[in-house]
Amino acid sequence: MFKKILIANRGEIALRIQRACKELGVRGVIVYSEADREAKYVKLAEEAVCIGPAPSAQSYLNMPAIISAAEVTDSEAIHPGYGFLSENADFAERVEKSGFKFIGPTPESIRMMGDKVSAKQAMIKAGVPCVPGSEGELPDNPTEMKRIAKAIGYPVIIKAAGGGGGRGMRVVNTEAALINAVQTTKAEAGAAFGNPAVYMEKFLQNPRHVEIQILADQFKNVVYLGERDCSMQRRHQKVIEEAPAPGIARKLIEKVGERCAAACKKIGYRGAGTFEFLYENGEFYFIEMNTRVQVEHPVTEFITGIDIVKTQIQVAAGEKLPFSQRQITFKGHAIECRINAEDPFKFTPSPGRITMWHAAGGPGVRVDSHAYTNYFVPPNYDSMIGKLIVYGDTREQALARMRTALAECVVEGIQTNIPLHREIMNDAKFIAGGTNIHYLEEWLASHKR
Ligand code: MV4
Repeated sequence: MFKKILIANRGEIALRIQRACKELGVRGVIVYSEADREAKYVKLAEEAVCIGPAPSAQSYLNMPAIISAAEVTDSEAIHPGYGFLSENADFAERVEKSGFKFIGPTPESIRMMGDKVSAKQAMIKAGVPCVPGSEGELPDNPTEMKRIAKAIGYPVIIKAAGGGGGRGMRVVNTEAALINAVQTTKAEAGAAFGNPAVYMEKFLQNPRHVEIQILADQFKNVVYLGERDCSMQRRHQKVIEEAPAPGIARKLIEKVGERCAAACKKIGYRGAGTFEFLYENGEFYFIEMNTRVQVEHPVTEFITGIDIVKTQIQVAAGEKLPFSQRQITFKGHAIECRINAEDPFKFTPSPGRITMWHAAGGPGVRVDSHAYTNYFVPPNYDSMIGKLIVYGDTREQALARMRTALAECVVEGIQTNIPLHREIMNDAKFIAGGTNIHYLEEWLASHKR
């Protein structure tokens, strides 16, 4: 095992990684920007290094500063968390070339999944079910484009190879609109991602977003940790996640999970990974793979009892996965509410000083947050300041515990989205389970204030 790890992130995930380090007997080095200097998780760290001024481009995205921090602290490995440099193949490469372990997949795997065309081609080849579409990059020839779209059937969606997470896509309803839409998407993709390549898929109208967590070691042992339903989102930002996904047969999850694990084995994937699927009419369709630990990993930790972050570090250190698929069981139900510093109904950011922070507690309640009374939420970063996660033997019990936990939470001095969560936990359709990716935005439109 490593003696020392550099934690190249901030906020709740930096604290989460620090906690995993403590359990493993590893020294965790926190890096921080000038905006995060006063935060408690920085002050209480065994070791902390300033990597630059508040703007991310000069600190948490500053590769030389982070690698230098690893050098001066004698760290052996770098954990990138999520966001920032976590899915940057060039960063992973520079980390390894500088003599450190990157706690994540190889640069080749990150690069393959970062290009959505090569990711999809790999998954088709490995037998993972995908959305019907152009198998590979869309050819430039208008006649060919029309032929492919006709074969798929309208509506279709044009997506940038360099996009992902909702960036660089356009829905096309008719042949008359096709050529123009492709040209525009290609131009935007070239400007935004430096890669004009696009691909085409059948546009699914009312899917759910269901993803599968996997863990792999360097010896081709791969397990799947079941699914998460992340359909409750607004503008491609997840708001509530849960595991398992309501109403999906365990047998189907096992079938898709096994395909994901087999695909990882085939491409020599190591570390944690998430296969994103659209789920519609009882079928799974792969869309993208994420090569990092995700914000919503705690719901999977609750229903499997597995520490995903700890396991990431173990496999990066060259250890074998400490469990086999047979030893993994799924029990109970977990729900996560993301706590954002924002207006709960207008969604404008609300940074500033938290004058009162009281977190929830009790059986089956987990709060992953770096916030506290007198914490100053800097205006420079993402608005998420923590996550409230609950576990129950059943979904009903988890919902009841979430209602109680949300009632116990007190945050003063800034606005948060806790009032929104309180309302959703009492919404009949959400309580029934299985709402699709459009539900939250429709709910917000009909509950205007
Ligand atoms: C789709 C789709 C419908 N059909 N692909 C958006 C984010 C990116 N990861 C993929 N996205 C979508 N791809 C096909 N073929 C609908 C979306 C989509 C979506 C997906 C997941 C979660 C929220 C979403 C919100 C709008 C659109």
